[in-house]
Amino acid sequence: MNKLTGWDDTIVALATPPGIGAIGVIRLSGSNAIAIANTLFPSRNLSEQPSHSLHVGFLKEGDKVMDEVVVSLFKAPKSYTGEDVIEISCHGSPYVQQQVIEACIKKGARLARPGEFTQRAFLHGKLDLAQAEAVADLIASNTAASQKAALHTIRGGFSENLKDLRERLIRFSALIELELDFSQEDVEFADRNQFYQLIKELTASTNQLVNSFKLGNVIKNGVSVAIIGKPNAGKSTLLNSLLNENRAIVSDIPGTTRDTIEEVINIDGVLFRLIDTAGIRKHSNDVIESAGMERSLEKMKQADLVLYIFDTAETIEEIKEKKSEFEKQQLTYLLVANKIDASGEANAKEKFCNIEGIVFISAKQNLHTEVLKERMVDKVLQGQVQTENTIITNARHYHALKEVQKSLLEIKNGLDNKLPGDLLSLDIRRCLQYLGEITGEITNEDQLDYIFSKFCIGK
Ligand SMILES: Nc1nc2c(ncn2[C@@H]2O[C@H](COP(=O)(O)OP(=O)(O)OP(=O)(O)O)[C@@H](O)[C@H]2O)c(=O)[nH]1
Ligand SMILES: [Mg+2]
Repeated sequence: MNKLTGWDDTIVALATPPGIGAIGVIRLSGSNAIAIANTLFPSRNLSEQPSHSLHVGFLKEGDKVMDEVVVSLFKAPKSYTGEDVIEISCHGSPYVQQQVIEACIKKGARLARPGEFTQRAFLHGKLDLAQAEAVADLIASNTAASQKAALHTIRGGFSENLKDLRERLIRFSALIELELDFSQEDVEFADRNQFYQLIKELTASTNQLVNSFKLGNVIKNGVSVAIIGKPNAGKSTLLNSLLNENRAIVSDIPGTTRDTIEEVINIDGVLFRLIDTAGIRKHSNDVIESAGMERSLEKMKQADLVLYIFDTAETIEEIKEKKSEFEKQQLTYLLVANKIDASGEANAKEKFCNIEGIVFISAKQNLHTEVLKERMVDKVLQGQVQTENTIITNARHYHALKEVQKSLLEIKNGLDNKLPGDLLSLDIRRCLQYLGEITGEITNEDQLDYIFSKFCIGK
């Protein structure tokens, strides 16, 4: 663990965003952090102060006063990194901040690499790898759902799941390894029936985690929603109504929207990327309109959710046909009947009563668009974010869990084929290896550097 280059250095970085602000926080971490701060902060001897204390005073380089600051003191091991940490809150001038950082470097600190504070926290056992990665996710979170998923992992929810899986497997693996020591005597310490049961349970838990990734992706990256329909169905009107602004041009001329228009909204803590598209009709002689239609179909295929919007004057057969087309393509979709103000709500509902799940709205009059929003959220979340289950949002974790799944299957096949203990134990070790990679119990330096390099500097 100690092989990390520059491990003993004291590091410094701006922890707040660069640029002018009310305050800027400069963070120092490492065995010389307090000594370095002491040379710049003559008002008090910080090494004699208790941990978790705040000190106001002037920051000086020789006789030159740089700023009046607040120094926060965290002594090892009770700090974010597990090392001595000093946070200097200075005034939010980039010039002042630069001066302070340079002064720290002159006194022996070095500039931190991206994510190095969190990397040190990991190396000191303050966080495991999954938790550390969730710190980056929390910083990047822009909705309630992504915040919640990241916090769940930071607080150890996911790590607990993994620890449980690992420990149960390790216990069993120990028994199998013991059998190997007594291989002459042909004994079985590890009850194969119990082992079957264990593998079954571990597989179920792993499957649950793997399956949550689809939702995790939605939470992390938002949901792309293609608004699809015939020309004049009211797609652009719906976009404007959902956004509450006149974003797209609306007209009674079919083929108004030529190119796709994308806008983002937050509904109930989930980010939706709405894509208004060119209306789709069977034939068009207009080259630009045809190109627009191509694009619409492309967007429809890529979207996480398709809103198919139609005029209530459409025939029932046509909508049924669309519905089966979407189902055949395995799209996630909602059928939206528009212009109920023109046809009358009751008439429209009566007309389409044989087709399930239609949302009836008037985009122009903003009628029932709230219901549509609710249905959009339900459709993608299916109630899952409200539960306290772990949701995988990180692709690295997902791929490792897929490997866990695979090796669990191999263990099961091994049991089915009455494989000898030594071969079983190879599969078990591989499974443990992948589980350990997620939390960082098993890892290599290059991988760690890669993971943390994606963080911002100062975190
Ligand atoms: N009565 C009524 N008219 C609507 C409603 N929604 C849209 N319209 C009208 O329908 C016409 C077409 O609306 P758009 O929003 O431009 O339709 P579009 O689907 O974007 O059409 P293209 O871009 O041409 O594919 C406009 O005249 C709208 O005012 C509605 O809920 N009720
Ligand atoms: Mg339009």
